[in-house]
Amino acid sequence: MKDVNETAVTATAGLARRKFLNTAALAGLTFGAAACAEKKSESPSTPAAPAAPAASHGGPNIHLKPGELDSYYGLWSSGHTGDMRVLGIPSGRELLRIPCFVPDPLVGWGITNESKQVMGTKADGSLRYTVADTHHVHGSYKDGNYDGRYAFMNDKINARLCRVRLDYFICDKITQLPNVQGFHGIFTDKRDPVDPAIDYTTRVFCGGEFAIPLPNAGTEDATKYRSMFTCVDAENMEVRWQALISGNCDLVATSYDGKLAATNQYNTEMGAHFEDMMGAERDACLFFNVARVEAAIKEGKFKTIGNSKVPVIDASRDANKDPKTALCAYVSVPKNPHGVNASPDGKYFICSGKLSPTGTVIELSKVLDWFDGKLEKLDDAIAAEVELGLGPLHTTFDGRGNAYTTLFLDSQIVKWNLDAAIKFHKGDKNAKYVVDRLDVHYQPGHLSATQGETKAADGKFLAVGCKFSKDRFLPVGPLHAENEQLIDISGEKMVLLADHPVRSEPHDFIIFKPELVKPKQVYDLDDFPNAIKDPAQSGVFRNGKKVTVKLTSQAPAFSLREFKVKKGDEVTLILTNLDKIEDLTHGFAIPNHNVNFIVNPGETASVTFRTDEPGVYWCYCTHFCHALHLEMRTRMIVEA
Ligand code: RUQ
Ligand code: CUA
Ligand code: CA
Repeated sequence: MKDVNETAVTATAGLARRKFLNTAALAGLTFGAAACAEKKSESPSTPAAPAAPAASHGGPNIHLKPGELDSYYGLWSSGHTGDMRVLGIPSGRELLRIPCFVPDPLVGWGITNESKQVMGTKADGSLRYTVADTHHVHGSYKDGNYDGRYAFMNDKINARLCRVRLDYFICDKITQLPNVQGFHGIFTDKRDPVDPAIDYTTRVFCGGEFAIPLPNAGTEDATKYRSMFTCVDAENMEVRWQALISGNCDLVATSYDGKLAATNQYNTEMGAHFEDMMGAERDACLFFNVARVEAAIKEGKFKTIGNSKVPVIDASRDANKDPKTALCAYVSVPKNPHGVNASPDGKYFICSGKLSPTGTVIELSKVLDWFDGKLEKLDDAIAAEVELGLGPLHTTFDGRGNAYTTLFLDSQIVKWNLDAAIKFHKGDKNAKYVVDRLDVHYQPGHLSATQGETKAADGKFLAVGCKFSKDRFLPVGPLHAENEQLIDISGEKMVLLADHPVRSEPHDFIIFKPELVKPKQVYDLDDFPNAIKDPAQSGVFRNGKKVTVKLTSQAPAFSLREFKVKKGDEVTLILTNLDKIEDLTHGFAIPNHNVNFIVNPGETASVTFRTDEPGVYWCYCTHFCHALHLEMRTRMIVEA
């Protein structure tokens, strides 16, 4: 196809942007120029006439009556509040925030010893990190659909991967990737590339966006910096292997047959400053042949970096030119692509152009053909490359052959048909691949359709994360909520149904059917090795200056009415909630000791603190549990 990057910048300067888009064949703008023009003219009314209320468009009624349950779960990454959020869809109601990387005062995440152990501590027992930046959430799979075991999410700041158990909706493991900065894209694998019995997730792939010196000695010469692609074991959360690549990693996708994992690359130039990252007309989507990578590691073809024991393979361009032995393949994609998404029929990865107004459709069987020596030119795996609009970022699917791509600069979603796009690319200029466009409010990043990243994509609803809400909600000062919008995609035309304000700033999300998870609402006492199973085991147990206080809760009382410790003790207080009724959570706060946490039914949690000041401290239940909730207390008496 023709060069889409260099033309038309000046030609469009005087045209209203939407008019231009609607009337001109998209000749293409560079992202940078378009972004600048956008900024100058930015005002609440710029992107489009304001949407009419949803009712006037028709579409299903999504206002649930009291007591009515949602028909989908949504898992949302939170951005730099570091948690994972659970939403009901279509209502958009927030049901839970699952603390992961960052302390949470409701739960006592980062306060209890159990949560600190998951989060990671320094030698002095304090938390290693209290900031994070979560971007992407993906579930574990079985047979191409979610299996309800786990969800995984990244922390870009500190290169950490967390796992959330979807039985209790809690974070149970966090792994920091060695020698990686700016860990951005993640995706779970969907089956094993070799063993047909493993038709479920056993790996999580992680893309490193920023290049650094390896090992990281503070060298200024950026030509020596490198990025890595990482594979983590989904069960034990240990790093299995890493790949030293040319260029960088942005978003990640995996194939339904387990054979391929890929990452989009916007910086094949390996530039250190943004203007250096835009030199090449085409960047790449980098495919890993998972079976070959793991066979190479078995054969000992790896090195290690610095203190890390993780095997690192050479996935650089130069070392992987011969298809017969290549561990990876660099398929070219126009200028600075962003998202890469797998179509639910298992056939294609769609790369979104970002600085190029295009979507690139890569046929996975052809990539495998190249590895098998059956395809001469790797770029012949590109089944289509079509213009979509300005600033394409992410794509989702309805399971009926259509893709939906966010256009950041156009503040639109474009619905396009994959088969028609492929026909158009092959030369049938009558093939109309754009099915519909919908204005969203404003500047959309991720979007996700119900079940859209599974083989069971059902094409009912689509949520889109709009990065700017501008005028959509009552003003509340300078910080605006983000606007998650809900769209009905069940028909030919997309219908905007609702605006959902969300606390900044979620990035990505997945939406799936409730029957795919089996949440448990009461813990088993045996889940906790330190559980106090009988109130009679309560008491104060001293070992020199170290004191253990064992306590149970049963509404409306704690098992000890008071307990005595001494000034200067290191106290570990263990609390088991013996209430076994759903929704009977207790809290435990100790004034002046920076302690507050909850214990859910059947749960045990512990805290460790020092007693510096003699006195009486009323420890009280902070979670409303009973008519006598306010009376639910115990006294800590600290003796001089
Ligand atoms: S990225 S707005 Cu962090 Cu998912 Cu595309
Ligand atoms: Cu126990 Cu409130
Ligand atoms: Ca580039």
